[in-house]
Amino acid sequence: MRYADPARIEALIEGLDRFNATPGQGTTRLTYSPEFRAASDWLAARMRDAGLTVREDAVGNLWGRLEGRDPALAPVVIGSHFDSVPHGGRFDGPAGVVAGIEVAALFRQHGLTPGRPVEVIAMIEEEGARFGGGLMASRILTGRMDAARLHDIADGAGVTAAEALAAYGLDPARAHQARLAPGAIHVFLELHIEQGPVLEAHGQDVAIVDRIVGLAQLKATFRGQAGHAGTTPMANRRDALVGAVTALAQLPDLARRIGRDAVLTVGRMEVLPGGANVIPDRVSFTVDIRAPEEGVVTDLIAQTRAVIEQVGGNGLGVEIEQQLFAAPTPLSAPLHAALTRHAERLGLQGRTMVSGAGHDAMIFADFAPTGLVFVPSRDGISHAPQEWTDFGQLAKGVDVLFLAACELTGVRPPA
Ligand code: HGY
Ligand code: MN
Ligand code: MN
Repeated sequence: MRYADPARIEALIEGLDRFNATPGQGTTRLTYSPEFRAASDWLAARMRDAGLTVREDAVGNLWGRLEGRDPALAPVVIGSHFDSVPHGGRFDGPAGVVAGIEVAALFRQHGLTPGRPVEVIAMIEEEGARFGGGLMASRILTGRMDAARLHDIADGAGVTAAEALAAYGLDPARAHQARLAPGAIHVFLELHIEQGPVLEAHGQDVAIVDRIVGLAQLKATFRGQAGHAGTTPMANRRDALVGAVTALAQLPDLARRIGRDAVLTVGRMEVLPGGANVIPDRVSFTVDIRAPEEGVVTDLIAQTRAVIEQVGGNGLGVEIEQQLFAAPTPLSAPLHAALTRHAERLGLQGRTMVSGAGHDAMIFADFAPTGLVFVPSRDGISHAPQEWTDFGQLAKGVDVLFLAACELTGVRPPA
């Protein structure tokens, strides 16, 4: 039996991808940007088309509500994020938002009224591509990030998240109202692309995630002395870039040596003032650290700090900011069992998987029972323009969420 409509899913994925700052060069949709606002308005209209009542919360998350027979019951929440990495793909995040809208459309199409409300959420700043850290919506919603911090974090141009929120049309003084009360969510379900090669390699349809690896993001800043490239003797230099690359070059080996599936990535570097004939005086770079075991993540953070501080000791100033830490997160075992059962009932080939990517699900998991379903990524590619998932494959993942939502809301699915 199949429920979700690949054509509807395709129209939503491709429609949303039009709101993009870098068309033809992957998808770039940064939180609170003009294309983000246009995308949000378009998503709100599509949610209403699916019969949902739409609201925007105090930090810009979009919520679409399908009322339940008992409106007082906590909702089943289904969704993901709609911000992107720079020059990323069109599925990372939107696949989960579209899955929620399609589940709602299926309830409407089959005339089903859920016993409890179903809410579809489209979230901001999961990637952290604009303000650093990431998982921002879910951390604010669950109280793991104080909304007041929006005044402390800024983008590359020095615009704080609070200033950007105000320019987006929302009042930073009310941002704290986005926080959810304990018990406000019955269950959180997220569909996401795998972003790796496993499902495709094994010819399988879905993965039901049981754990998400621990992750941390650091930002290291080296400070030296700007100077003239032509007149400053080599012995008189405090070159922040030389310091940064000396430290950076040692970091990947820390992960290789520690092993235990640890990974370490330096993904972004800023060199200031940025003149070809100027000795750099301020250089920063990010360090993304992940491992299945929390002790490995914390050891790798400590080793990274030690390397950076040791190099910084040679006459350079050094600052290290920890922008994000999330411990390895087990997801709800009962939900995992239910999602696995629904996949089997649909005749899908599936597996249990540990997620190497971080997801809002890892934050919601400490707030409400949480489930995460992966669908295959072509060639295992993600965070790149080549990111792709066939719409028929996406629809199979949506079917799993639809059956789970029916069960969780006391509805018999259509025969
Ligand atoms: O970085 C991650 O794992 C996710 O894509 N934000
Ligand atoms: Mn991502
Ligand atoms: Mn994602």
